[in-house]
Amino acid sequence: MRKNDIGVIGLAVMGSNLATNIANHGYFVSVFNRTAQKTKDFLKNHPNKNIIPYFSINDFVNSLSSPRCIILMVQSGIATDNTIQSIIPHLHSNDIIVDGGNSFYQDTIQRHQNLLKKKINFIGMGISGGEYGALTGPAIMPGGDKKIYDIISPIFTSIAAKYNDESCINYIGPDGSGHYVKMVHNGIEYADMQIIAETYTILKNILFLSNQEISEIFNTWNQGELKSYLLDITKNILLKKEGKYDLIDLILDEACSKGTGIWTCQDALNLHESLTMITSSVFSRFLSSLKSQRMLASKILSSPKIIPVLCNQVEFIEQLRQALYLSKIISYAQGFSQLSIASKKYNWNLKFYNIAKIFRSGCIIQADILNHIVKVYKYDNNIINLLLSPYFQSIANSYHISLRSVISYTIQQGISIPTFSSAISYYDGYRTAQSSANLIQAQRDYFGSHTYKRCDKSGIYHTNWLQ
Ligand code: NBP
Repeated sequence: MRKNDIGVIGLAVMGSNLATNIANHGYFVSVFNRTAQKTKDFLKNHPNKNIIPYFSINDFVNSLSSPRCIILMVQSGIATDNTIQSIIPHLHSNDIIVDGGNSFYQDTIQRHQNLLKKKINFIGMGISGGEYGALTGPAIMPGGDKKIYDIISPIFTSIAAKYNDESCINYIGPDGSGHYVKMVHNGIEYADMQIIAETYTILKNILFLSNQEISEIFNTWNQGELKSYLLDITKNILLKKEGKYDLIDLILDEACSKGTGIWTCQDALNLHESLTMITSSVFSRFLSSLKSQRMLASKILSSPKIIPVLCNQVEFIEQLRQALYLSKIISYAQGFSQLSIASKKYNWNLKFYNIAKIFRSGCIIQADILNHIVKVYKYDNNIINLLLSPYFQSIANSYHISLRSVISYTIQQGISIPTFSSAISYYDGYRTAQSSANLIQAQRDYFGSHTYKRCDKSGIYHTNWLQ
């Protein structure tokens, strides 16, 4: 009897679309879902001769050719652990479990170790692109044992998104590295979304432009260096109608999140990494959820009067475009810096050239800026910060005045732009040769005898500040 090439467990949006994508590439795919009705509904609505449903784990596992490769597309956390536990008794040594969900990388490291003891191989695979990407070609970030990745890579290489005919998949590194890269990808996504939202609020609340006019501006910007998937979908969102209304005006201003942004920030704290823009984007979502408090405060706490734009409107819009691009650069610089620190800490030996190439298509942060990042890392995998590379340096040197103008003007109008603000603070902090941290050191030594270092001589010092 024929055995199928690969199995997918979990038939919500991601799993069902991924299974269809694999089947559309000529592979035979076994599928299983905890709730049987979902499996039946999926195949009724999307019949595909290459997808074969199973209603018991035993039948599902036995339908696969050896070594069996099973992709989990279930909720991260306990659901993933439960699913792994349910299939282990049916697996043979050298079978391969691929976790395609958004698992926390530390969980992936742990699962990898636990399964290794049972001689079962494990690949933690970040998959980006949402349901559409899963169906038509996602960006894929696999982490685990390279030899195991090589066994399964033909299937995943064929279904991945393509950029200039190159598949947006590359082996990332050992154990949790694939999920780590996906986590930071999601963090960058948070910051990208937030700076676009802040740009929208400036155009709406300072220039009083309509959604259609803002969409047209985004459309124009999307033809140049700001070109990105997120700007592209935003211009479409702004044009969506519901009856006589623009749908965007009917959507509640409270942003939710599923946790990967928070993980990225928590890990930045652990690594002592100044991930200010992503952190600020996560905090902005938290603040957005305080709708009733914000409604109350808006009536009690005063705001400045809106004054007309100081320069002409066309000039201001160009400043805003430059501010958005430089902020985006700073956000990617922070994200890649975190990847670099994590790579050293966990001995992953990440190749940033390969990672930037994966991000160029299929994923949510796909953008033209990634071509420049690819070029930087092609020649130097060890560059300590993207802002120091010639291309990004020259953009920063010519655009920072616009970022400052937009931020100072917007803050004077009483409009909250936390992520833009954190971009310029990071930029200025990073390029400051002499900071105020000498005073912090003195304060720490004063109240806690924490000691300090000096610039005029080496060694560790303590002063009795009260004498
Ligand atoms: P969900 O994250 O909503 O998960 C739903 C699936 O998990 C269903 O198949 C469900 O089975 C299964 N499941 C749950 Br919930 N608890 C389970 C348990 N205890 N045991 C076994 N199965 C269980 O689906 P999704 O949005 O398709 O995402 C799948 C994975 O891909 C997630 O890890 C997600 O974070 C990740 N991801 C999602 C996106 C996206 O855009 N949605 C993008 C990239 C990655 P049931 O039908 O029986 O309830």
